Amino acid sequence: MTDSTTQPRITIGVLVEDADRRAEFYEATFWSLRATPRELLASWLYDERGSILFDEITRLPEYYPTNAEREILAARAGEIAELTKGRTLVELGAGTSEKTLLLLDALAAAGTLERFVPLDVSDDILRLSAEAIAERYPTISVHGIVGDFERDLAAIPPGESRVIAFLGSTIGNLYPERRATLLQAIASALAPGDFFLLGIDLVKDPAVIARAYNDSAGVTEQFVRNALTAANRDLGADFVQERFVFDAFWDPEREWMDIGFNAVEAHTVHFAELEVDIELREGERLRVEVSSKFRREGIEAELAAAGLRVTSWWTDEAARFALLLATG
Ligand code: AVJ
Repeated sequence: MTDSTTQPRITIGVLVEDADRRAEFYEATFWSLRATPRELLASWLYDERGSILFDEITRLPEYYPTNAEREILAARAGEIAELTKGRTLVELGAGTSEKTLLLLDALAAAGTLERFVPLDVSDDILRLSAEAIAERYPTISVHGIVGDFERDLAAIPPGESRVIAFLGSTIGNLYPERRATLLQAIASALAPGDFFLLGIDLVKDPAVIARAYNDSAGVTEQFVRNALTAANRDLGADFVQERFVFDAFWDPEREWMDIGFNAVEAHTVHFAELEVDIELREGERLRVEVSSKFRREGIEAELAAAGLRVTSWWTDEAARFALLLATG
């Protein structure tokens, strides 16, 4: 279903109805709360306040991934434009597409850019960024897709020389099995002449990584606590903030940040909307998200398993973050 907004150059495709999406999301939340360790899905982080807090995180001195990725894009966007000759830029989990402007600028300067296709679950953010980008690049068309990148890749319109970008190391929030599924879906979406552009945070000194999620201003803790607030509001839950200590730690085995809380005392949390009570033991973990870090050999092997071959690899000066191009 497609409805066009004021400008004819902008179209928005809405793939998932709100009610369907909510039912599925609540179901997944229910099962995650009963898993081991218990988990409140990371999607609970990104309501309106959460998105503002995440934006604040990207400007923290300790949170290096955003700056590192911007550094690579600023240095390499021209090269990326030259290598890909991209006519359509697709961005998965586009958000406000802020860093994407560097890519769009380079593709526009190279004279190949015809279309921008942002895909995001947030209808409002998508419409705003579609308008802004259509205004900034008067000759291109913008086709926004309101959807879920784990489910809706088939909605990416056909075309030649498409670049599918997945930035910000968002892929690190998926567990390995789901990552494999997503990479396979991306591989099957790619036609000859298309490229996949992936941004990933790299394994490095654990102290540096841990600090990025334990900032001195406490913004990350506020951000993660907001998931409890959101669940109280939307799920009729009765989380009491004081009964949880924030704990984000580096797991050296899995090579991911494990971000969440530990219960300070045994207690029960009630979820009216889910009709469930969760009994927490003293010290029990309530995970909210993981943030995996990558090694070149590891991600290349994961991509290869999905049928994708890395053709370019760039890092920032300090080798904290990598951007790679792959083809099918
Ligand atoms: C936006 C998912 C990449 O994992 O670094 C930042 C989210 N969580 N601080 C990340 C996040 C806590 C972020 N991603």
